Amino acid sequence: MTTTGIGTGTAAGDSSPRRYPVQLLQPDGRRVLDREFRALIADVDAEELIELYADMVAVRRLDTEATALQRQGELGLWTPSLGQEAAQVGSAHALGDADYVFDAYREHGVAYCRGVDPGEMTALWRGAAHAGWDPAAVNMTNPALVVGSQALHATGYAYAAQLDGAEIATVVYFGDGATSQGDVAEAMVFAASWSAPVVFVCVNNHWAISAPVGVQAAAPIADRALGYGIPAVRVDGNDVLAVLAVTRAAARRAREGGGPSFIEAITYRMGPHATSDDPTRYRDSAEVDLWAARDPLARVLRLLEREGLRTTAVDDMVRARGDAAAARIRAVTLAMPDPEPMTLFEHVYATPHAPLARQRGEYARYLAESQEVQS
Ligand SMILES: Cc1ncc(C[n+]2csc(CCOP(=O)(O)OP(=O)(O)O)c2C)c(N)n1
Ligand SMILES: [Mg+2]
Repeated sequence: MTTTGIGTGTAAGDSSPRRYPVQLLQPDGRRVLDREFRALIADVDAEELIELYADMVAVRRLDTEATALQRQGELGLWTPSLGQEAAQVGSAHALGDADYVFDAYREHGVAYCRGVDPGEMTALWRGAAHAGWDPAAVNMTNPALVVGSQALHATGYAYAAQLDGAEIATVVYFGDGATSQGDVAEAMVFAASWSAPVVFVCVNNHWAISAPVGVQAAAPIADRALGYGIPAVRVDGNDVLAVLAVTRAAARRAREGGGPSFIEAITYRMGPHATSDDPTRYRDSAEVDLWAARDPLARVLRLLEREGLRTTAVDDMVRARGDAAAARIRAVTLAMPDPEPMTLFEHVYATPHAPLARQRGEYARYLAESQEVQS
C-alpha cells in the first residue's frame, strides 16, 4: 500500500496521506526530484511550461481587471483568485475536453483554461444574467454560490457518466470551509460507495471568509477522505507542476474506473474573500507576507530563468495574452446591456411554480407603481 494513495493505492486500508505536501517546484524555482510524482510531468517540455506560465499570468490579469471593474461600480461583486493561480491552472491543464468541471465561485482560472471567454465571466457578478456561459460548450458549470452544493452535483454527474460508460473524470472544486458542510460529506460517502469517478479538489486557501482553516479542521483535511475510503493526497497548491501531476493521476484513475480521489491543494487567498470583505480586520499582514514569498507565478518565472527559457519573445507573448484577457473582460462588461427587470423570473424553473408566479406578480406591480411615482 502506498501512503499517497492516488494513482497507485487502493482506497480501503490505506494509511494516512503523507503529511508533507507533494512539491515539484520550490519557491526559488528549483525543481524537487520527487521520484513518485515527477514521472507524471516528464512530458512537460519548454513549450508547455511557458503555456502554464502564460495562463497563470493571464488569469491574474483578468482577476485584477475584474476587481478594478467592481471598484469602478461596474460589477456588484467579485471573488478574487489572487494567489490561487497554480492550483487552478495546474489542475485545469490536467483535464481533457470531455472531462467535466463543477466549480465554486473563485475558479476563474479554471474557467479561463476550459475556454470560457473572459467576457462571459462577469455577467453573473454584474447582475446582468443568471449565468455567464454555456456549461455544455466548455464542460464546466457556472459558479455555485451555495457552499459545497456542487460536490453533490459532481458526484451525481460522475455516477451518471459511469452508468453511461463514458470514460471521463468529473472534477469538483470547493474550499476548506466547504468541508464543514454536510453536502461535501454526503458526496464523499456516495462517491466511495458507488465508486463514482469524481476528483474532489479541496482548495485549502487557509480562510473561509474570516474563519481560519484551523476552525474547520483539527487534522489535515485530506485525512478525512481516507475515512470514507477515498485515496487522498496533499499538494503544494502554489506549485503548478505538482498540482498538474497529482490531478493527472487522479483524473486518470477516474477515467480508468478506479473511482474517486481527493486532492487537498494547499494555497493562500492573497486578496479579500470578495470585494465586499476587508481582510485586514481579521488577519495579520505577516501571514500575507509569508505567502507572498511563495507566489505561484514568481516561482515558475524563476524556473524559466534557471532553465534559460525566458526570452524577450516569451515575455512579449505572456504580456500580450494577459493584456488581451484584461481588455476582453473590460470591453464585454462595459458593453453588457442591462436586462429587462422581469427577465429575472425566467429560466428559474422548467415547470410552473406558484410561489415564483406570486413573486413575479408582486414585482410587476412594484415596477408599475415606481414608474407612476417617477412620471
Ligand atoms: C451553504 C452556505 N453557507 C454559507 C454561505 C456563505 N459563505 C459564502 S463563501 C463562505 C466561505 C467559504 O469558504 P471556503 O469553502 O474555504 O471557500 P473560499 O471562499 O475560501 O474559496 C461562506 C460561509 C454560503 N454561500 N452557502
Ligand atoms: Mg477557503
